[in-house]
This record gives sequence, structure tokens and C-alpha cells, in this order.
Amino acid sequence: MSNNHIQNPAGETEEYSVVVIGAGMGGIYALHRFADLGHDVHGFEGADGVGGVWYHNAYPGARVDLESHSYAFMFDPELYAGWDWSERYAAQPEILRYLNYVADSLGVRRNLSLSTWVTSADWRPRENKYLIKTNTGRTVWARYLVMATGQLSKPRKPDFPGLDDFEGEWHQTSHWPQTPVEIAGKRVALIGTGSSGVQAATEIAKTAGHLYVLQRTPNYSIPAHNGPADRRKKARLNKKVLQLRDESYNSPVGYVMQGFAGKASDFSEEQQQQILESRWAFGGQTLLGTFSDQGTNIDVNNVVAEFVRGKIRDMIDDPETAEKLMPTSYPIGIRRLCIDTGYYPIFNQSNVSLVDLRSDPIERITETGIKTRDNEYEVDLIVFALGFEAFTGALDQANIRNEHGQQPSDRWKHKPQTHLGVMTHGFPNLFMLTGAQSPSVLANFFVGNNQHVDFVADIIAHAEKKGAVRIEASLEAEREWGDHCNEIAAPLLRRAVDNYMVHVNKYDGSRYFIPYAGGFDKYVKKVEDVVADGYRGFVFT
Ligand code: N01
Repeated sequence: MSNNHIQNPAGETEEYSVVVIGAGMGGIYALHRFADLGHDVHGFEGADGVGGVWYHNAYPGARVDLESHSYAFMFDPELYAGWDWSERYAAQPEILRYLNYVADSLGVRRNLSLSTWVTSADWRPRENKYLIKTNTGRTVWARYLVMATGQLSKPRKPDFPGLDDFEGEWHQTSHWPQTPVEIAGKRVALIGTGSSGVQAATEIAKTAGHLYVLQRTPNYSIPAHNGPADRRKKARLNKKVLQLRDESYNSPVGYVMQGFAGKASDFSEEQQQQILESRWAFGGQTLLGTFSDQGTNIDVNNVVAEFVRGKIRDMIDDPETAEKLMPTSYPIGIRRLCIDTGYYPIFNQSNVSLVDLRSDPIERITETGIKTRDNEYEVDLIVFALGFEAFTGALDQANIRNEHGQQPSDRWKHKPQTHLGVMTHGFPNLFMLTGAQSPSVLANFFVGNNQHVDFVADIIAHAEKKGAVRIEASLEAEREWGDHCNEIAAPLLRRAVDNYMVHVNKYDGSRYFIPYAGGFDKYVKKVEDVVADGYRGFVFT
């Protein structure tokens, strides 16, 4: 198969075996893997560079919350050894450089069109292909369509009344300009205190004239204890990276970290506090996995939550501000834990104020700033850190239609419906990477994308071996997988609290936890079983 279709003259139709949408980490690996397997593959990316979320989330303070040596591709020892990280938790510019290094090393750019948005992808049953159109006027046929568009990539737009009247500058963390934004000395308002808001606030507070942090729901944030990368450790890992990859596949989060200490009841109260102290001192996500029953037993969860609230109390000088920063309305680990580099102490600085939107909600944006019910904040810059239209947002953006004119999310109005997270019934030859009902946002995305792309490539290879032109998930398999996902999520405290990982059926109020909660390791085994059973649940015709 040839790889020569780089640019088509206007009006000429291109044809590929595989089209990949998105050139973040999933897209980069997919382009490499399918080319390696001899497919005529081509990628489309809307941005003018590779990197996906790590391209767009260029806000000050953006940083990974898993240790850098594991936040990388591990399938190729030479590729892994060819990059050294400077920090224990790498910052966005370094991760973006790394992804460019990977794209260059794997030679994926020759099969990639940047600055090109897919505007529609229609399944044509007669041809058994997708007909894809782009904003640059290209028309492309693809036998297989791989959505590497990410789960947290379509920003939730700020829809505050009056935004158009604002005479200052405003930006979204998730779509930060690629050119520097002047912050020093400016009056800044930041709205949203999830992972993005917490990171951005910490960095902006360093130079802003004044920073107002507008918080609706306080989050639990844990120190990363960032520092220089451990080069000796990296050198050791270079020699056994394939083993590291296997260990990551065998871990519940696709990332080797300290396991549970045990059930909380295995320890005295004093021991519990000592264990929590040592996890806090180590930093990062390990606190989330302290006791094996903290995700299901509210009393145990409260021991961990109260420990973190105590830390917040200790770090903040003003008791009233400390109270406002303490999450009390939901258990810890239910929404994604924030990992920070000095977040809470910024509220002791004279140039930082916390605005509690629960007691004083935003009314509108004015020409000069933000009007809340009781106050007005005059600012030069507004930073929106409002999160994403998670899971379906980016899929919808590509405007994929099956032969009945449906979009994938039309099938998910009541609940997510997929087979193993990679396919949804009624959409032949359409594959999703790290999507709903796969470990997705609960696992290391490098490992998740590696596993998913390999799995999709295997499904396609199986179809081609059989001479099939159409691959589809069966309804029965989808139901079975959905039931399994729900059964696993049923005892979890996290299903009960609204956040982007929970789908609430607006027709009957039923709740579905969107990612597969059984653990990355168990998911891999499930996939292996399905493969060993002749790709059970996938229909090849
Ligand atoms: O988004 P979020 P995020 N008025 O949805 C608030 C990953 N990530 O971009 O909680 C006022 O968590 C909203 O308030 P509330 C990571 O997986 C990773 O921060 O709805 N506020 C909340 O505070 C993460 O989980 C890293 O009450 C409004 C915030 O906006 C995921 O991305 C770094 C509002 C949104 O928080 C998403 O994180 C960054 C309104 N109208 C992100 N609407 C790493 O460290 C929303 N909010 C790797």
C-alpha cells in the first residue's frame, strides 16, 4: 500500500485505508502503528501543531499529574531512552516538545495534515466506507475511521451574560494562545478551580497585580512535591522499559505507584494518620490509593478527607478563607484529585483574594470586570478554567453520521453504550480511543492509547484476514459490557456525585459512571478474553 496521498488538488478525492482524527498522543501513536502495519493511513488535526490537549492547554502552570518517566510511550526502548525529562512532573512546554520529538522520531508527519478540521464523516453503506470532508475543501474516503480526539478536548464555553461587553482580555485555559499572555502587574480574575484552575492560579499569583480566584466548588488538592527528575532512575528504566510497560498494563491505573496500605480497619487511628502523612509527604496521586475501602466506605473516606481538610487549615492564615477552601460537600477522590505546586499558600499572599461563588454568585460580566450579586471586581484579564464537554464533545465536533443520520452521542442520550469502549453499535468501522466505558480518564493516557490503538489494529487485521469489509459491535455485546460497567461502578461513592465522569439520564434520573471503573489491568484481561474468543461481540461481514 502506498503512502503518497499528502495533498490533493482541489476537487480530487483521496482514499485511505485508515483515517485518524486528532494528533495528540493517541493520534501520533495510531499514525505510527497503522503505517507500520502497512496501512495507507492519514491523519487530520485542526491545530497547526501536534500535541492535542498538550498543544491547546498552554496556560501558565500546566503540568502533568503523573510522574514524567511514566507519562511517556514505552513500546520502543530507543524512543524511550532518547528523551530525558527535566522535572519529576513535567510542565506543558516540555510535554509538547516531547510529543514533537515522538512525532519526528516515528516519522508520522508525512501522513498528517495539520490545520485541517474534519467537518463531517458519513458512513456510506454501499461503499462500506466513510466519506470525510474537511474545512480545507478536501474529500476523503476511509475504510476505517479512528477517533483520537481525546475525552477532555472540547472546552466548555464561557456563557456568562455580558462577556461580549468586556473591554479587557479573556482566555480559556483549554485554548490558551500560543503567543505569550502578559500577566505581570495585571488585575486578573480566574473562574473555575478544577485541575486547570488550581494550576493556573498558582502560577498567575506569582506576578499578577491582583488575582481573584472565583470558586464555585472547592476541590481537594494534594502537593505534587515537584523537583528535578531523577536521572539515575530514568537511566535504570531505559534498560527495562518494556518491563515498565508490562507493569503499567498490570496496574489498575496504567501507572506503577504505591498500592493500598490495606483496609483502614487494619490500622489504629494513629497508624492511619502516619500512613496518610507519609503519602502526603510523597505527594501526587498516591493519597487516593491509601486505603482499599476509601472509595466505597464513606466513614473511611472521611478519615482521608478530614486529613486533607486539616492540611488546608494548617496552610491558610485566615480561618475564614481556609473554611471556604475546604471541600465538605462531597467525599475525596470522587472528582478528580488536583495535584498542585503551592496552591493553598497563594491565599496568604496580599495580591490574591478568594471569591466564594456559592455565597456570592456571578451575575454578569461588565465592560470592566465581573459583577457578582454583592460585589464588583475590576480586572484587566479574565481566565476561564471551566472544564470540558467531556467524552462526547470532541466526537460530536467531527459530525460523524451513520447511514440513518445519527451521531454516536444520539445513542448515548440515556446512557453510554459501547463494546469495550472502542465501538458503538450502528457505527461500522468507527473506532474510539480511550473513550466512554474504557479506563479512559482513570488511567495513564499514554498506556491507554497504546493499548487501545493496538487493540483496534488487531480487530482490523482480524477482519481483513477474514475478508470482511465491515466491523460492528453487536447490540448484545454492548448490553453485556454496559451491565458489567454498571455493576462494577455500583458500590462506588464517586458515582453519586455530579462531575464530568457521571452521566445523568435526564429522562429518568438514572446515573452512569462513564469510564470503566474496574481498573486498567482488569480491562486489559477482558480485552484479551474477547480476542481469545474470536473477537467476541464484534461482527465481521
Ligand atoms: O475542569 P473541571 P479542568 N461558574 O471540570 C467551574 C484534566 N486535567 O479543566 O465544580 C463558575 O475539573 C467548576 O465548578 P463546579 C483532569 O483529568 C489534568 O480543571 O462545577 N464556575 C470547576 O471548578 C481534570 O479532571 C491536568 O462547581 C464554573 C471548574 O470550572 C480534567 O482535565 C491539568 C462554571 C471546571 O473544572 C478537567 O479539569 C488540567 C460556572 N458557570 C486538567 N462552570 C493535569 O494535571 C464550570 N465552573 C494533568
